[in-house]
Amino acid sequence: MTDIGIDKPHLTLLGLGAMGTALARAWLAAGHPLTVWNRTPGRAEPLAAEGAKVAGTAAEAVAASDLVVVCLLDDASVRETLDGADLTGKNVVNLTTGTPAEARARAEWAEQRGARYLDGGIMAVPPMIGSPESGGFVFYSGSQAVFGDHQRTLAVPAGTRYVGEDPGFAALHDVALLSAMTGMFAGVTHAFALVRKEDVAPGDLAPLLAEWLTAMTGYAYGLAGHLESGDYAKGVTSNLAMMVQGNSTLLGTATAQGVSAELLAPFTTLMERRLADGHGDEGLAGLVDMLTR
Ligand code: FVH
Repeated sequence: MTDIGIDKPHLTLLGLGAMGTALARAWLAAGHPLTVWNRTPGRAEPLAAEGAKVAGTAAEAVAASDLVVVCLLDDASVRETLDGADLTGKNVVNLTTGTPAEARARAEWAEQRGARYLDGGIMAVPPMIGSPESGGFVFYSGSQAVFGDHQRTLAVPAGTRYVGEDPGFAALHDVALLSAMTGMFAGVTHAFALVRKEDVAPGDLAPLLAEWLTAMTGYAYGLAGHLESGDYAKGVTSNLAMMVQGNSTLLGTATAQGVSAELLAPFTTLMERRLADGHGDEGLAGLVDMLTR
């Protein structure tokens, strides 16, 4: 069954951790009839008071709806939870974070049991769920038919981005963005360490960091352009030779401030290797190749 032409389709949600509970509240607030199940039953009680139907077992919960959303700790818990359920004819949407390989294997596993499978990667934290203005969204990949049939329901908790039929692609995109975020967190951590013992209030540095990092995000487009054209020096305004020279200022200042350079060092070392190979006129695209090989 699709959600086209149905006002508020019924759905099932397995998993009522921090994220599952936020998802449940968003669907309940939007008026969707919702059946929930959680391994620890007490976590379902507040949602029952808010209108959710609580199933006694995962198999009962799966039987209650055509659309079954899963948001559990990890892939192993998904397998354990769905193992005893009849998935024939079900549309399984798995929002549990995992690797691309896990998503591909879980898709095959679900399809062998008669289900259609859509994988999801949530780019939001629980408070962002149900708040469109927060900018949170979910990557989806796998069955395009499931995505098309249920897009309106799936769009209730957060924005939707379908990234392809390969069930591993949602996880791949999820991990790519989270990896970029990790690099940003490392940079911000180092920046606060640099000023830690000085007369600079963290609260004063924070808006400056946010403004600067926001201004730099366009760099992703330039890097993509170089990777797609194969000409890594085209239109470069800040080349590798200049950046490596600048790195000595970053590293020297860290030493002078008594701050470990352990977060910066791996990246600066990679840049130095690329420069030593004679690519000083390029931007950073060559580092992507170095990492990939
Ligand atoms: N919370 C976040 O900020 C992030 C945002 C991005 C996406 N992640 C992923 O979402 C999945 C669920 O995360 P969560 O925040 O809900 O996680 P927890 O609060 O720790 O709840 C875990 C639920 O999983 C159940 N569970 C664990 N092991 C099993 C098992 N073997 N069998 C059945 N259920 C299991 C657990 O049940 P219980 O402990 O209450 O009985 C919770 O319902 C996750 O992939 C994040 O990476 C969240």
